[in-house]
Amino acid sequence: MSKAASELVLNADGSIYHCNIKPEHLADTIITVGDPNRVEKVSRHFDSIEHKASKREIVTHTGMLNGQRLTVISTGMGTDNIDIVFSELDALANINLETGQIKEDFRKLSFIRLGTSGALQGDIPVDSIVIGSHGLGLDGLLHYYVGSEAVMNKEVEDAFIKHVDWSPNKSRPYLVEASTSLLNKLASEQTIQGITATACGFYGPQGRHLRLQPNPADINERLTSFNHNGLRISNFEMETSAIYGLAAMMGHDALSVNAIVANRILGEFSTDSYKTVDAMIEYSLEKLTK
Ligand code: R1P
Ligand code: URA
Repeated sequence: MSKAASELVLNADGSIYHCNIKPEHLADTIITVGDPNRVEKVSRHFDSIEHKASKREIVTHTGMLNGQRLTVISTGMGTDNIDIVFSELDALANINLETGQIKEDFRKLSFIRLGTSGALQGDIPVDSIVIGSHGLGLDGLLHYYVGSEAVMNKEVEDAFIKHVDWSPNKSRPYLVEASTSLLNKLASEQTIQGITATACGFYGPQGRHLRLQPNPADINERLTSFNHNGLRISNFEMETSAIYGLAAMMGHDALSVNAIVANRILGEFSTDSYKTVDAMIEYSLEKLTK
């Protein structure tokens, strides 16, 4: 079935609407970062760069490192942007943009998010690296896709909903998993694992109280105390659940690696978060390409 111009939107030069790149500009291994300025902090480690593009908050560099072709792309903040970037990158790989038809040969992609995050456990220090073995979606994105229940874990979700007394006014939390092969490749004694909780905002949805009071006020305590057969919530950020969920539904691999810049239990923020992010980038590139 071909796609109408309003559904699969292309720019005048044939590149895809928001990401602004063509299929030949996309590597099979893709590093996603939230901050557009972080793209260069990743690609400066590349041995060569073959293509650069940008549009809005989406900056893309594709190049080679240690004989491996990599694309690094910024998503901006939030799962709404993940929906855009992942849909467009999957289309670049798996839809013929000229005919709008899904290609017969599936092209599998690997996504590695290199992000920043706040720890939800007192024993996860600021400046450490956390890898999400699971993503806990408090954002609702995956419910907009038919069949998303197949990649979710109802048992853990039900236990979480009961434990935190989740309001029925909010979308149902969903639990999705990291790619095991990527997890095995990037995890080491230098990293900590746990459930990465994905919020739909930085302030109220992550229990921050400035002028407006979050609802519930003790959301962080409820998340911190959740433990399902030893599986606990390690950290809060704003993209991982959608990355894991969409990648799994599309047939791709995904892993979320996060530099811990805040500890929400201890009330601490990193004194040099850029150094922490750089260390996470160097660690991840080494594990990924060597
Ligand atoms: C909030 O400050 C942003 O930082 C985190 C959150 O997920 C959110 O996008 O990740 P990035 O540093 O990758 O943007
Ligand atoms: N990013 C988030 O989303 N939350 C934090 O606390 C820190 C970084």
